[in-house]
Amino acid sequence: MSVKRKLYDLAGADERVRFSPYCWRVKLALAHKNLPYETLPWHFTEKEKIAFSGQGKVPVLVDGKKVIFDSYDIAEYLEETYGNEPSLFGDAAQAALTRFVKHWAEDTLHPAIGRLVLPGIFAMIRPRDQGYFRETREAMYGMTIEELAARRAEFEPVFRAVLKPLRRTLEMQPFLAGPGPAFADHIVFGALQWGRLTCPFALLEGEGVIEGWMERLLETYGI
Ligand SMILES: N[C@@H](CCC(=O)N[C@@H](CS)C(=O)NCC(=O)O)C(=O)O
Repeated sequence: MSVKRKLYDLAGADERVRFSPYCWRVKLALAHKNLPYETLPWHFTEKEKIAFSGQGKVPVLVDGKKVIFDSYDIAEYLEETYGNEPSLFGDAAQAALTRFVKHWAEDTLHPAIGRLVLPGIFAMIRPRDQGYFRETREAMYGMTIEELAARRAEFEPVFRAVLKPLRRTLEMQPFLAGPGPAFADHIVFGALQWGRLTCPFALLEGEGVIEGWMERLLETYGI
């Protein structure tokens, strides 16, 4: 039986490597909702492949006739459409806090990880995507990829400091959402999984509490 639900998922030159933080969020959200899906590998410059969605970034979810992009919008769509499955957002208070987690992840955690992993990502994407990646990411980070690589020792302690509230929270509870995981966990997991999969060095060395939580999430969803 063919699966009607398809997710366009960012891939490296080796298409088994799927490293997008936003796509990881959605993969965990789909698993949380017990929804089977298949992924379609997508590369940075394949804009025409997702033009039907009206924009040029992944994740793009095709759910039957419905096309949705933007990871947060996808999670809200899943919550609304599959209301009988476990909730991604919990009650109104938890949903409001999830929005804070999204903004913390995107505005603080992602840049701290990005500075460390960009050179690794550049090396693992298809050569034909490298020019586009270099141009867009160097503009985004205000530095060349080579400069980012050379300044790694300076950026690592910043990343560790950013992890502190996460580490302290997970020392006290199994998941960010409490006793069980929810979309807040998926958001932060996505960022760290992006880092783990693209970093040529041990990004989370010594972060046993955080790594334990990541393994717990993957085990929960059988991934
Ligand atoms: N706000 C979007 C961001 C999606 C996004 O930035 N995706 C990246 C991959 S991690 C992308 O497709 N980039 C394509 C590009 O930079 O051209 C979401 O939450 O889904």
